[in-house]
Amino acid sequence: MTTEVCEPVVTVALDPGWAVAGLVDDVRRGLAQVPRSLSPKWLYDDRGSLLFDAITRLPEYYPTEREREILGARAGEIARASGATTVVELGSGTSDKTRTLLDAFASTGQLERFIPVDVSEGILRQAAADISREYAGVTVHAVVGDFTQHLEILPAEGRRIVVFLGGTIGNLDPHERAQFLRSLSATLDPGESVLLGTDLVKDLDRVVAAYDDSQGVTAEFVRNSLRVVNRELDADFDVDSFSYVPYWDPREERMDLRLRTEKPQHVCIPGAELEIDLAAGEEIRIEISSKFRIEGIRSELSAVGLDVVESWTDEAGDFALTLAVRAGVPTPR
Ligand code: AVJ
Repeated sequence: MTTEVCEPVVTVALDPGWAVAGLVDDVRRGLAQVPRSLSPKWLYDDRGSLLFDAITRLPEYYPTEREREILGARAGEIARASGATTVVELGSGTSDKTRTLLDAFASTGQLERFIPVDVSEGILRQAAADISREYAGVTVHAVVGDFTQHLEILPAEGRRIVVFLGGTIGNLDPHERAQFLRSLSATLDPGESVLLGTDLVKDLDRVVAAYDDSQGVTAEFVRNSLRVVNRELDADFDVDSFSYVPYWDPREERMDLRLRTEKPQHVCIPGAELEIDLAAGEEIRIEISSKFRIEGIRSELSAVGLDVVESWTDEAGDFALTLAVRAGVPTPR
């Protein structure tokens, strides 16, 4: 038995009850008005996280494999170009793909610290413990938090690279995205960097198929958000009477994932002190998944002082990883 393995430090940025309070706010803001919506944050309870994992293994869902391909080919370059000693991962989940990146940073001997950030405390604790065991000598400091709200509490040790993979930034609308990128840039010191994964605009049929799989896993994943509301807020959505309607929004170049009730429903949501009437055919938007163009990514990043070092795509040109560095003169720490 070795005694050298350090337990990971876990900082809980969210106060207990945060999840329910946040859900109540979102439900009041999103479900009480027409058009109705719910934040995709609530898709990831334990069951939702498992369903998402299953999505990443579906034949139709290409982003995960494509991003893994780019990471496999470019991790070394990314490690060298960033010169980072600290890897911060936003929305890390199981930190599965991150291992490819951590391996590259570890093999150059530059990796000192790994800071995974996620709202799902259980999954985060597990990932932090696993990684701390697998990477001897690397300090793991997990932060339970919401990347849209807790950027400023991120530990500022070493020279950081903040990685945000999977195309999750596509969940934000353009306004939210600009706000997020601005605060991300503001928390970084000049010379620190960002690695951003984005799904790219491509043949429509393939995009739609990725969100409308033949096994119905995605439909169940999206429906699960209402089960979360039922459980957490004691609501009575008749979840099974909702059909899943994914559609492509050509103007915004994004998938728009909705649930449609096939019958009228009166829904009580006691935990939010809310009752709503849904007409037959009424829809609730659960998630958007924006698709990007390389030029657009570059200009959104440079608009907030993040200069693109390079964008890499997979062989097929389906997905992009972009490395950008915070502009300005680095200050020694
Ligand atoms: C985790 C946000 C990147 O948008 O592709 C997959 C979520 N939703 N299938 C995506 C998702 C339905 C996924 N992200």
